[in-house]
Amino acid sequence: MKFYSFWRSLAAYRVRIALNLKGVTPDEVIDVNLMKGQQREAAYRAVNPMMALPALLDGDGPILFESLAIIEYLDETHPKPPLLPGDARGRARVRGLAQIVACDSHPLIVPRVREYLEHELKIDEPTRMAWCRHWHVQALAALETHLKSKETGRFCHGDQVTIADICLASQAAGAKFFSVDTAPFPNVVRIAGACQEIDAFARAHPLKQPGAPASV
Ligand SMILES: N[C@@H](CCC(=O)N[C@@H](CS)C(=O)NCC(=O)O)C(=O)O
Repeated sequence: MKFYSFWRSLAAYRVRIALNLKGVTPDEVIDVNLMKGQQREAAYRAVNPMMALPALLDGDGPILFESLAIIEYLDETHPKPPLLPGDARGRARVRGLAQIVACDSHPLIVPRVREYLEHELKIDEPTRMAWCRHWHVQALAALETHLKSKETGRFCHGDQVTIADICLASQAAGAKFFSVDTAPFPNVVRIAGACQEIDAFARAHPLKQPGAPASV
């Protein structure tokens, strides 16, 4: 198994958590340095034409891409512990929470978007940061509202870790990277804290990866 990753990638962080929860250790972790633009080099473009991390090669392939698709693949191939609830409504809620992060919010603040704002639209650094913080806050506010429902427990959906918690952990790490104030979102903060008490989450944290700085 080959895992294409980078310490700072929040999407790779999501997959790292799932790998840890499932007790799966890739044979090789291939670093694709997003800060040097290596995701756009021919070698990686051949792996993932979207030029985004993560990607996972399991055996002969084909290559797996998009964090949520990879996590569901891992959940299907390694069913214990399950990362989705047993009922259809629960699964829909968990997938919905996960998609707020992975599909609605995170894609707006990734390097390709920030670099387009900078180089093509000539938007200055403070305005780019305001853009990133805006989309973070939108997602945090939506998550916080959903998490007030009775389906929420110790984690996003009851007391078992699900894909929603994996995504929430990545949103919380991203909020720190972009200095977003999370105080208005106490349920998000509480669940992010509960996640970090689990070794599989803590070990996967971006700042614990090779090459990461002590803080950002
Ligand atoms: N929706 C994708 C997001 C993938 C993505 O955009 N990853 C970022 C790092 S977190 C990336 O590699 N970006 C490269 C770029 O924007 O140039 C997923 O969840 O896997």
